Amino acid sequence: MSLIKWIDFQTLGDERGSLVSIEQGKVVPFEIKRVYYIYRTAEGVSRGYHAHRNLQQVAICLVGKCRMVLDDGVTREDVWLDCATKGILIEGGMWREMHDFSEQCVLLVLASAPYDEADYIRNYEEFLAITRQSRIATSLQC
Ligand code: T46
Repeated sequence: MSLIKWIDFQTLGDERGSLVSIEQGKVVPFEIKRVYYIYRTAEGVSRGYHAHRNLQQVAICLVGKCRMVLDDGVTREDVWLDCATKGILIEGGMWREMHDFSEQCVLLVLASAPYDEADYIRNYEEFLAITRQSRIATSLQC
């Protein structure tokens, strides 16, 4: 099963241009507690390189493009974010990296919880150990 889970937002466009509305309880599968955006990323810079223990997020590239890598400890996939009407769902326990930001890229992120540094796993070896443990625990339940 692919790690890439898209969420499509309806465009409410008319002759004046386009509009996307994101309402609590519709389309986004969690309560939105925080919104942030990443912009003016310098050329050649990559971001991310961490996982979250519990946080769920939806990332939408409003302008320009960037490449998102998702890794669940077993599989690694990458995808271009380049469409203002499509968001990618990033669930907990997923390592993420962002690369190849275009100059104008604006990446909007909807998050299920306030900022909490304790929810971050910033060391890849620690991330692999945690995901291995959770796979063992899941297989013992079956
Ligand atoms: C993620 C990817 C997609 C805050 O104080 N509050 C916030 O809400 C956020 C998101 C960050 N910060 C601080 C923490 C750092 O000192 O801002 C600084 C930059 O954050 P970070 O290095 O974590 O940024 P990215 O681009 O590597 O990762 C961010 C999010 O942190 C992360 O949750 O999934 O975007």
